[in-house]
Amino acid sequence: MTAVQHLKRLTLGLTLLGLAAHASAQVLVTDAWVRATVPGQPSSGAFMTVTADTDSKLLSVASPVAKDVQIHEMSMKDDVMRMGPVDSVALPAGKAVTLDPNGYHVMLMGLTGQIKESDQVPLTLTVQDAKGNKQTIDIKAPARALDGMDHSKMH
Ligand SMILES: [Cu+2]
Repeated sequence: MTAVQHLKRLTLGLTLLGLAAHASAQVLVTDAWVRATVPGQPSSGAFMTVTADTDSKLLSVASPVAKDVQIHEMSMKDDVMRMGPVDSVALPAGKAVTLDPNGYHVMLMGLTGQIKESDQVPLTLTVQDAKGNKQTIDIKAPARALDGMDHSKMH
């Protein structure tokens, strides 16, 4: 069997599976927002609540407003706040997982321009379920100017 035939069979198989059992998880993204920036600021953060109806994980986030988008985790180690990129964020079935400035968060790095208050920032989330099915979810997150910790200075 050639590679093309194999691919066709695989595609057909997945299509039938999808019709039969709704193979992909239903993923709900709520309360998404992006921190507005000042001119010249190189990075910002995106925050949201993600709920998947089957055990899944958030693999990555992409956005046209940033050259590099990473998922970071904030943690305390030896009384020092640290953050660093993670491979994925677990989305246990039915559990609302919050990405906020104090835990997991999405870093928008290498911004292509200023993010102004009330801008709608496009974000594409890639989620994979326990069976390995990947899907992308497109959202638009409003930009908000909020006081408080200036996350960008921590990078
Ligand atoms: Cu970070």
